[in-house]
Amino acid sequence: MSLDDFDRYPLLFGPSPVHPLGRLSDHLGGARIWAKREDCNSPLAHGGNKTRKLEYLLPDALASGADTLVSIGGVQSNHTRQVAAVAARAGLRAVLVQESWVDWPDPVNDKVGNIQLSRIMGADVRLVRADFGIGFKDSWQQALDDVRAAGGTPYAIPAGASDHPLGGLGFARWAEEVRVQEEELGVFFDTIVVCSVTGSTQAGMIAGFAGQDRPRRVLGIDASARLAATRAQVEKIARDTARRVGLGRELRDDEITVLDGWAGERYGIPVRSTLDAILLAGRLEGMIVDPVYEGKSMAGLIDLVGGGDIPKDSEVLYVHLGGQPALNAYSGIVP
Ligand code: 5PA
Repeated sequence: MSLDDFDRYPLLFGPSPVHPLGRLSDHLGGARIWAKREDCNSPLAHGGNKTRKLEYLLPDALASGADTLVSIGGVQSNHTRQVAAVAARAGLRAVLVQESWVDWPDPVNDKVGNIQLSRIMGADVRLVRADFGIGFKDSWQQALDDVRAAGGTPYAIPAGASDHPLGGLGFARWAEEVRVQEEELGVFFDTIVVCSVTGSTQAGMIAGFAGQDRPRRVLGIDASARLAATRAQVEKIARDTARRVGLGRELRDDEITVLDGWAGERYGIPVRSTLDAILLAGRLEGMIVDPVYEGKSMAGLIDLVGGGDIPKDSEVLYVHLGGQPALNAYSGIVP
């Protein structure tokens, strides 16, 4: 088995752009920092990392005869917004369970940003009171049952499209995309910095890179404030994806790195370092990062480069996974 044996439904523009972050690199005094932009990877509702994962889930959904994609996330989930877009594109319905994972006081939190976009795209959006959790949820089961009771055929997509047999494939393919872009650019990214929550983004990368000749570090920055759970999920999906794409060996423990220190106390709540990172990326590069995910991984990058954990002669690829629409729901954070 290899990655080419899996059906893929194209949802992206093509390879996502890679460009240098020169002013940020200069500001931090070393390491050459580049960005790969999953936040502008697709014509579908701003795209993002889930759109890339869904390229592999959608053919499975269509083959199963489903007419409705059912998924789950927080009120400002980027994932559910991308499921709504993919459903629209494929002519399917979407039922989205939006749980109150984040207690954020912005008065329009459940009206603007991602949830507004999902409503525009015709998704059946259901607001449910429940705490953060990436595991199995009653509310999701209820939504699946409701679709069946109404005579529909649901296709279940877990939080972040992660805990799913095909969830890691999108970013395993991404690893090959990076290799080709490196050849074109004449550069080798020895260090990758990526945000991790439900895990299949980083897991797919690890599985994909493990099949390449030259080793590199894939540093996951936890944004869930539950490091052990995130790491366990990344490990499980990475090992499973490696088997699925025929890696031919087990992954080593040292290939799986998830770091904490930038998530703050709670998922979805920005802290000082998040805000500083948002402002720095915006003011030096005109690059917008969000307060839930990318602001936290950017804060990690800034500290790891600034503190010397990432050496000055490194070529670093910061992976921008999207998420800007949520900024509208956090209007109060910008001074
Ligand atoms: C998300 C996830 P993983 O969940 O694959 O680890 O990716 C983390 C991540 N950046 C990083 C952005 C912009 C993301 O949206 N978002 C979730 C969502 O519901 O939107 C799955 C949690």
